[in-house]
Amino acid sequence: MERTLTILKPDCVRKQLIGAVIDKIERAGFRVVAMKKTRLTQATAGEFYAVHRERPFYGELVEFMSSGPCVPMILEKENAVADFRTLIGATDPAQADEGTVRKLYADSKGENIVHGSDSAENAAVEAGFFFSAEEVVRVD
Ligand code: RTP
Ligand code: MG
Repeated sequence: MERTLTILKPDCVRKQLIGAVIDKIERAGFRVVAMKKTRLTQATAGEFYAVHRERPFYGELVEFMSSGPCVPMILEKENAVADFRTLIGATDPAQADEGTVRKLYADSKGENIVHGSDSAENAAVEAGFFFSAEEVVRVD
């Protein structure tokens, strides 16, 4: 079993799509291991996406990710990292495959509904960013 870290981004929460997106995630075979609603500050959003610090969209990304509540989750499934990125589709919804979360719900490349870890190693680091050990114990 592999784990990935997702964030239902502030646009997802504002558009009242939390349930719709979690429905897609569960139907695709992912187990929700941990979940919370929280709000990133500019500092924590900047830290989470620090890898993009030099990119032209970094300021906009930090602004957006701290603009309202979000819902981080740890998900578990075989091949979770790659399968989740397939489920959500390309970064830019205009480039995303039909039926993917971003194609269905995202407005733009910047405001694209969900985050998905890009490797199992980063998933573990990102999970630690949001969740303590007690919060990731599966009880089902
Ligand atoms: P994520 O990390 O959020 O799962 O998205 P990703 O791997 O598909 O894309 P990445 O290249 O890691 O970019 C991180 C997030 O930055 C915003 N972005 N905006 N305006 C732009 O050109 C642009 N490019 C990226 C998006 O919110 C993207 O998900
Ligand atoms: Mg990424």
